[in-house]
Amino acid sequence: MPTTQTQGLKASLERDGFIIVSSNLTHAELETLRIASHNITALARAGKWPHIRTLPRQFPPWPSDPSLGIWGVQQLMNPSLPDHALFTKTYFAPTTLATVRELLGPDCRDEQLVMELFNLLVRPDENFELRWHRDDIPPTATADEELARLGRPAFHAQWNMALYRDASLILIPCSHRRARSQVEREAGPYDELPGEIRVVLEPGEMAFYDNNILHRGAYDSKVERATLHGSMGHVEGGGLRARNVLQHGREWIEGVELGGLETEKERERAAGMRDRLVKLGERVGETGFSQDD
Ligand SMILES: O=C(O)CCC(=O)C(=O)O
Repeated sequence: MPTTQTQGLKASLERDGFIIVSSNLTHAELETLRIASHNITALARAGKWPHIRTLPRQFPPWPSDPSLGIWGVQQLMNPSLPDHALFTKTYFAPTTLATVRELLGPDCRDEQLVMELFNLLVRPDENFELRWHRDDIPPTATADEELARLGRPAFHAQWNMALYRDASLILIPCSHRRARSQVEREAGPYDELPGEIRVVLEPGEMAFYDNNILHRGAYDSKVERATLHGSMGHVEGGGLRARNVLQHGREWIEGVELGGLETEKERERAAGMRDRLVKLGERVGETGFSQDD
């Protein structure tokens, strides 16, 4: 059962590596987001939006040619994208911010939050799977290297918000707290692994998960998918988060428009978050990419 309470979420996420919560979106809001997602996906499939996740690549950088098919649309808050204002408002929704602050807590304040990524994951035109991976630890890492990275705070919260029922994410609960077992190291990229589960989200539900949990995706071309894929950081993450975020492109960040947010307080908070990401980009310079494809 998803919960609407934020209390205790951090402990659950730390224990299991993922949690499921309600986004509190109304049916009307969900429908509006579905229509906007449908429109930008059509644009992306037609080659009219270059920031896309293309088959068969798993990790950035992705070519902007959609002819082999796409599995995601990037940069939803880019002011050049239709409906960017709707996606920006959704990203900065007070419910999401409250959950993120709780997960980054115990005393996380608005001034410590950093805007990160907001993308859309969609049904590919042919079945497609992602290999087992941790987002920011390469498969070549030794057990000691894995443990060293896993032992540090995450400094961010990452989520999937499903607009349609979504069972594409497969993960191994608790694997964010340990190095890979021998079986996991020796397994094929798409093998069924002991303890794996599918995370099933009903429309409007969100899964927050540790992006260094062992996970993969399996996408059925016949099942509609429109899942908003976002993350927010903590300012102390600094350079540790920079590559993960900035490898997805940075030209759009400064232009993110906040006029559609409801209150002055929300706009100020969001502007601070956006500006902290701009500053991070200026400070770290070129980051390269987290993974080879
Ligand atoms: O499709 C998903 O939900 C998972 C995506 C994923 O694993 C990734 O972007 O690294």
